[in-house]
Amino acid sequence: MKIDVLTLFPAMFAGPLDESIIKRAREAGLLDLRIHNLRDYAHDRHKTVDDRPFGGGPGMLLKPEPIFEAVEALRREQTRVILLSPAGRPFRQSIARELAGCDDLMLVTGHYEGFDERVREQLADDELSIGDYVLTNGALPAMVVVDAVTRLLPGVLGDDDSAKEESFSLGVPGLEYPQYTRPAEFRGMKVPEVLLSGNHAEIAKWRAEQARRQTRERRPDLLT
Ligand code: JCQ
Repeated sequence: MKIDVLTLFPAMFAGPLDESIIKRAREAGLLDLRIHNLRDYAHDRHKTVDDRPFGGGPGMLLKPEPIFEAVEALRREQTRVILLSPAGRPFRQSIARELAGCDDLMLVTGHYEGFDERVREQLADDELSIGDYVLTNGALPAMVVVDAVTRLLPGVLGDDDSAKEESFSLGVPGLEYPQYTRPAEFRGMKVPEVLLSGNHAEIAKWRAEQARRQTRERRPDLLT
């Protein structure tokens, strides 16, 4: 899969995507990730990427010309162009799964008060939010999407990782059951007896109960 990212802060991408599983995916050629500086597509003397909103109001907007020029220069016919901003539809595992099936993504990160509306109307196929809070720019959201999508690409996860079919996957809605490893007693805190019992039917029952309870207490929204 190829992912192009358009950002005003390309330096933010050095580090998080050069570690661990994403690093391996890139080295193996499973992910071709390219970071582009939006400022390189501004052609006036001052490399202007933002301007004041028509009609007044606070803050600055990203100008349409550099974004249009960059996307048109970088995209292929089939590229899915996605904006990242708090106004997007909520990103979730089902969307990550869907994006993992694309050959080509282009993530356009927002900044300031937002995008000129014509970017949404003409250029973007989708707009995603990673949650209901405001960040300084869309670089971290873009990295979140890259990470969530890349780990789903065929061949990226090792057997141990993919055996961990996460709770937001297929069918079983809700959180995982609590887990313990050795020692069986740590600073006076004991591992629940049933897990040491060797009774696999009882263990499965306990885990199902615990998973339901944790979901009800912490994330009742997942059960509705
Ligand atoms: C993404 N949840 C929060 C900040 C404006 C118009 O684009 C903007 C983008 C950002 C950065 O993204 C977020 C975000 N998902 O803050 C302001």
